[in-house]
Amino acid sequence: MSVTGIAEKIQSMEIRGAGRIARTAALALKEHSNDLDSKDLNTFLREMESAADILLQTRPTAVSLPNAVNIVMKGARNAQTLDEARDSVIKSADSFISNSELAVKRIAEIGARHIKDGDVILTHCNSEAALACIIEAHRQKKKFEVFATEVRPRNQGYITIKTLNDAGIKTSFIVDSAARYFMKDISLVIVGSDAITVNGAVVNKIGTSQIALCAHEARTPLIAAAETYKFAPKTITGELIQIEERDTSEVLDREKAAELSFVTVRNPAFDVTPADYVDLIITEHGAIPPEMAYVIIKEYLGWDIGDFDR
Ligand code: RI2
Repeated sequence: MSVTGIAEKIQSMEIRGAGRIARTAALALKEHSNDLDSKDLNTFLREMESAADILLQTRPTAVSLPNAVNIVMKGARNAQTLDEARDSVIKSADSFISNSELAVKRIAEIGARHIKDGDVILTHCNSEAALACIIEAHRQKKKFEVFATEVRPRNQGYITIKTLNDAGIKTSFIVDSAARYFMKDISLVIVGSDAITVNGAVVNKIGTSQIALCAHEARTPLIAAAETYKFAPKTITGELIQIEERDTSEVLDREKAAELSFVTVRNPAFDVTPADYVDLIITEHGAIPPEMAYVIIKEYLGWDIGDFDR
């Protein structure tokens, strides 16, 4: 499929989930580099950069996307020949994809250690990384149950309950606004992440921060599962994570909205949970307190303060 076709699928959320978006973008760049019949290095790089831009425009919040694009393009940008550049894109994309799949497996192993017999887990949205922890704990025969939210307006909760049901995990399905009502029964909240800032704030599906606030009030621990490529290097210099506002028709039918001339519909897709409400971040390199986010950005993403002065 063309880069534009893939970009449309990411934008419409047919392809979604921060990790999957990143792997799909890496694969799209690899296939594009194979399809291009550029005659010289500069033309190749120009065409690859424009494909990268198309992918980057799709969804602004999941930092896994720019991180994946940078990882795939980095070697090509420094290449001396066209063959070297193409080779680098292909190898980097392949290794990004397999590292990403491996990272989710590692997170599952590490995350499962934090789930114990008798737990009642609440999860929000549909996170491959968060669900991997839950499913691994179930595979280890731990006895627990899960509460899953609906996740208005796109209802990703349906995908979550289907996955949990297929795994044979006892699950309660609740509307988003019931989170505080049930929090007294919850012993652990596990969510995924679209971006993690240098301060350890977790950017995740809208509603996560309300759940975190309720969990904090009830002294229920909250864990975020996040591969290292979900940490946002540019937040080192104070850059904010852009919160995607999606089409309002996802929330209210366009015709109904048109009848209400004083009403504006808003549809932010993500919110920010401050580090104070996050107990642990599970990465493929280990479980860290949110305060250690800078270490992940520096050690595993290879970025440092000086990188922004160039
Ligand atoms: P994994 C999703 O965003 C959710 O916010 C989820 O928590 C996060 O990506 C991480 O998902 P969306 O694409 O990478 O549904 O863990 O807007 O699958």
